[in-house]
Amino acid sequence: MKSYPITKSRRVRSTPFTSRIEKQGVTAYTVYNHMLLPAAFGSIEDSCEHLKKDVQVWDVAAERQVEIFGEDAANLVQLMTCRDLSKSKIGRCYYCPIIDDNGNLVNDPVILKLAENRWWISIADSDVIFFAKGLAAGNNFKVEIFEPNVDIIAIQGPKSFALMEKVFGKKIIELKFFGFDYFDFKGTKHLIARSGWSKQGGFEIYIENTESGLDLYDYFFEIGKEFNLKPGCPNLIERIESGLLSYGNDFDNNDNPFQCGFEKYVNLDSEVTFLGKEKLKKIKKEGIKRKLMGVHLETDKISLTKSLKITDNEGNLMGELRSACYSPHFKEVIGIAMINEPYCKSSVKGKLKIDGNSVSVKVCDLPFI
Ligand code: THG
Repeated sequence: MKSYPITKSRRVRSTPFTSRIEKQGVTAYTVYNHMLLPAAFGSIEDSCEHLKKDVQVWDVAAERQVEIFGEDAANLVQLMTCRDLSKSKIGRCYYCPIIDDNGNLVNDPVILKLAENRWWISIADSDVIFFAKGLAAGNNFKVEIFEPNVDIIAIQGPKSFALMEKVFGKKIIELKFFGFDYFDFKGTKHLIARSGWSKQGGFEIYIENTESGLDLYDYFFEIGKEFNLKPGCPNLIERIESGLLSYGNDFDNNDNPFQCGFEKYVNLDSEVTFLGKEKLKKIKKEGIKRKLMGVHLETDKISLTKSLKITDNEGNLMGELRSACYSPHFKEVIGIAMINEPYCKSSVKGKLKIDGNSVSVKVCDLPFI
C-alpha cells in the first residue's frame, strides 16, 4: 500500500525525542493530542514478540498532562470523573473515565494525585483541557488549568524491571502497580510510575527537565544491550490481545462507561458529585443495549481505517468492528467490536465484508489473553 507522509508543523507537534526515534528507525506515526505518536518501528508482529520477551523504550509524549492546580483542584477533578476519588492518595495513579452531562465518555485518562491541590490528568486523544476550563469557569472554581511541560517515556516489557533497577537502584522495583515516586538520575529528580499501555509490565517516566530526559533516553540505549533493549511504541497487537481500550478507536463520546466495560470505575453509590451521575444511574437501571466485545475473524489480513458493520447470518445488524489486527498468537485476525443485544455473548457467530469478501466473525469476551 502506498503511504503518504504527514507534514509536520507547529500544530502537529514533535516531541523532544522525535529526532532520536527517527534515527532509530520509526516507520509510522499517528497523531494523538495534536502531537506525533510513533505507531511502528518496522513489523508490528516482530515488535509485539520483542515486547513480550525483552524491553522497549517508547516516546509517548503525546499522552499529554492537563494540570489542575489550586484550592478547588480536587473538586474539579472529581466533577469530571465517575470514579470516587474521595479516598485517593498522593503518590498514586487512578484510571478514571471522564464523563459528560449525558453520561457519555469524554476520555479515559490516568489521573495522578501530586498533592491535595495539584493533579495531572494524563489524557487519551481528546481536548480535556477545554472541558476542564469550561467546567471551572461555569462553577467559579479557584483553579489554574494548563498543559505543563511534561513528556512521558515508557519502559515496557518483562526486562524493564532489570533495566530500571540498573539505572535507578533497588528502590524502583518496590514501586507498586499504579504507584509513583521521584527517582534521581545524575542529580535530577524524575517522577516515575509503575504503569504503561501494555500488559507486559513496566514504568512511565514523566520528564519535566527535558535536557536530563534526553540524557536519560540516550543512557538507556548505552546500557540496554544486555537486556536486548529496542525502541518501540504502543503496539496494536499487544494492546488488542490485552484488551487495553483506545479512545477514538474502540469508543468515543457516543458511548457510555457501561457499554465499554468500565463499570468497576463507576461509583454511583458514593457521596461524591460528578457530571452525568443521574444520567448514569438511569442508564444502569434501564440496562445497556450494546457492549464492547472481542471478536475472532476467519482471515489473516486486515487494515482497518473505519468501523465495519457486522451482520448475523440473516443480514440483521449485529454491531460494528472498531479495531482489529492479525494476531500471531491466535493465528487469525482479532478485534474489538461494539456488539448489540442480543448478540453480546461469547461464541455468537456473524459475518462482515472485507474488500467485497465475506468473513466469518465469532464473538468472545475481553480480554483475549
Ligand atoms: N499512561 C499514561 N497516560 C495515558 C495512557 C497510559 N493516557 C492515554 C491512555 N494511556 C489512557 N488509557 C489507558 C488505558 C488503560 C490503562 C491506562 C491508560 C491501564 N489499565 C490497566 C488495566 O486495564 O489493566 C489498569 C487499570 C486499573 O487501575 O485497574 O493501565 O498508558 N500515563
